[in-house]
Amino acid sequence: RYKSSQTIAAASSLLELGGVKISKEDVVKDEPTNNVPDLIFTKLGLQLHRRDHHPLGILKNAIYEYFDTNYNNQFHKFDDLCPIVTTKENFDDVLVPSDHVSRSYNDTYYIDTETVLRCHTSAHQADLLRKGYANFLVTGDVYRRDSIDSTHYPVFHQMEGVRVFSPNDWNDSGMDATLYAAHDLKACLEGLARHLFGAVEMRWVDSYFPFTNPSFELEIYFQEKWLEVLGCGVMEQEILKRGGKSDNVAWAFGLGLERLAMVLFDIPDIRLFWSTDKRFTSQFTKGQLGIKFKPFSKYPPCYKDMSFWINDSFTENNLCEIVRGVAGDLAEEVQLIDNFTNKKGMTSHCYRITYRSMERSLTDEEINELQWNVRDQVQSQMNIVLR
Ligand code: FA5
Ligand code: MG
Repeated sequence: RYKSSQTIAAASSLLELGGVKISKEDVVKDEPTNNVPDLIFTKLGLQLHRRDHHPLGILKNAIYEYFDTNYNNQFHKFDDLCPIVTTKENFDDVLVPSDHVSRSYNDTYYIDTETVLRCHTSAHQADLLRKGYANFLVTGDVYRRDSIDSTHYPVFHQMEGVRVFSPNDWNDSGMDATLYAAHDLKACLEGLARHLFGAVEMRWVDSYFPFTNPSFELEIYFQEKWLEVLGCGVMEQEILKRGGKSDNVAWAFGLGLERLAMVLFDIPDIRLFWSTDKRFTSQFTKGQLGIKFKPFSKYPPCYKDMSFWINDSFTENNLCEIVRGVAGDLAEEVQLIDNFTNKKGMTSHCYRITYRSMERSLTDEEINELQWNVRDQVQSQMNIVLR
């Protein structure tokens, strides 16, 4: 018995990612330049977006269908590129400046100083352009240190789209190349939204990305709030130039697949995508977009507040990382509920942690245990004095 469970553990710590064999020791290392926790490692290689019966797979296939029909199968599709990429691919190749926050250990999972878990599918743009692809979609799992709530998870899925135009395309339009691409981009994504949702309340918001100009985000009204579902824009000319396409213009987008699927299937919490509970998985069918998720009874939440004086190195992402490390998917939300600075200039934060299982009732005992663990680790790892 003991032996067989050991074998299983060994097998699952050796993964094949996009044709590359990777062991746990390659990803999770006890080194200061590595910040990948065990919990993140367990998500590598699951590839929810490649499962035809999973809401993310159903959504991916529906988006494929939209592009295949409207663009005559011109879009090349990639959904198995390795999520372990170089900092060059993830950042430099898409012109992310050397001092940009997204490069920090606070935001990105580093395997070593030159290797990261991709934080967006844009990491593959430049390489595919260099290889000569002009219209393509890249779907994959992406990784970010981030906040904890119903629409944020440290592993999620994106689909990148890139379309390159030639002078012939915009010359007859009377528009300049950039305007032409921006118009085409918005028309494409509005068409996609209609294909997926029919009528839905949405709005465009001007945005900023280092790799596009102009840049936009699309928001959809969901659960009484505006939810950001994608970022996009006209590709910076420098990226095209480096890809040997100086005379072209292009657009690019990055869709948040969980966010779109939450709207599409009425899924109220992003943790559900990882659920293996039959009450979740059995509700979805390959090829069916019209399904609305029926929540199984919601178990009661439990709130725990925690107050402390912050220090210079405090970040909310670090706190969230500790909470996830202790409570995993039992952590529903980590929310700053009070924030003040006293006369001496010391700043106090009060965080409310919501614990709730999607699958069962939690006992007071186990929640107290989790909370004591969180308090312990916050003090020892973040050098913080609790109040
Ligand atoms: C990007 O990642 C850009 N690479 C998108 C892009 C591509 C812009 C090409 C221009 C051209 P952003 O960080 O906003 O942008 O993320 C894109 C989408 O991912 C968001 O709109 C959101 O839908 C989703 N997303 C971001 N963080 C999370 C998270 N923690 N959990 C779930 N979904 C997330
Ligand atoms: Mg954004």
